[in-house]
Amino acid sequence: MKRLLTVMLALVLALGLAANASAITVGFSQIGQESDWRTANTDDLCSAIEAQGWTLVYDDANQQQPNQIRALRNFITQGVDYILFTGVVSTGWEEVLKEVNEAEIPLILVDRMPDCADVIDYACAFGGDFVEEGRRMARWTGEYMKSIGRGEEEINVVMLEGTTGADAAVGRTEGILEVLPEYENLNLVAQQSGNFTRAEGQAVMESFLKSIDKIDVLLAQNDDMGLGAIDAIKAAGLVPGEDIIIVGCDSVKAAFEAIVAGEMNATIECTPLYSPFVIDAINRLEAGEVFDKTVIHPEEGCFDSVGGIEYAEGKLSVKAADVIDERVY
Ligand code: GZL
Repeated sequence: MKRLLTVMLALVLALGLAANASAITVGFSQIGQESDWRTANTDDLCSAIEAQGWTLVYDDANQQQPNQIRALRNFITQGVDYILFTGVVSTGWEEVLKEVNEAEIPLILVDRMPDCADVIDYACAFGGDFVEEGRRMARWTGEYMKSIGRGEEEINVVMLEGTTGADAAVGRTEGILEVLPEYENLNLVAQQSGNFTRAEGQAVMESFLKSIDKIDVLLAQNDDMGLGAIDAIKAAGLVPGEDIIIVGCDSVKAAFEAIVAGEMNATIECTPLYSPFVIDAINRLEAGEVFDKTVIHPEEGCFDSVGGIEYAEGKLSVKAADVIDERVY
């Protein structure tokens, strides 16, 4: 009899936990599908949330702010238990995020930070150090050009910036402009947004190639724009990776493939794999824990065509060909 009671109690507990798990509903307002990084970020978070047995309400905003605002209001109406949010741009969120606060739905900020973060309530935030990523792009470039004997040559640099008004773009530009002047031979001759997409990166690079006589280096604030630029460079009869050195950011698989093929030269890592932080945060919030609000994920590496280039103090690049098979996104 006692054994039967024990089994029944364990069954009730298990059903209760399962019910609680499935009872958690997470609303996720995602920017869009603009890049391989974004796709990896979406797949990682959505699969991890569903693997917990939680209910996911996912919205893809197609890089349009009004769509995100609408999604957030829908999450409030649906009464989700948690909201995951990364904004396509930094401004214009205060009103709707205060509505989230008024609805007392815990807000978890991932990736890009809204500029109203200091006047709204959020449970925690997880993202990258965009300024440092920009510094690393510039430093790798200066050190690499020196390593191939072009440290004294006047080098014309063009830059493809990310989405206008996104802190990922603003931060990377800040970091690049901070470090470039340390290399007197690197001259930034043009910069324009490619909106973090291949198509727009290709189009802007086409315009650069038409209007600028000599381009030696392209700094692309994400790999996708750099990959799009490769097509433009080829169409102009030039050799990507040789006539024009291409430096990206994100370290997505397609960039590794381009580097191994000799068509791209380096990429700065910026992980899209946020699920360990987000799942841990929700479980701790469920348990009533309070913990560090903002976590900047550790900046990782730099992968390039040669290895051994100092892209940050005391940090050397790794040859992409040596690790491409280990990459998961
Ligand atoms: C970076 C992220 C950026 C990526 C792009 O954390 O916000 O947005 O670098 C993506 O690929 O579009």
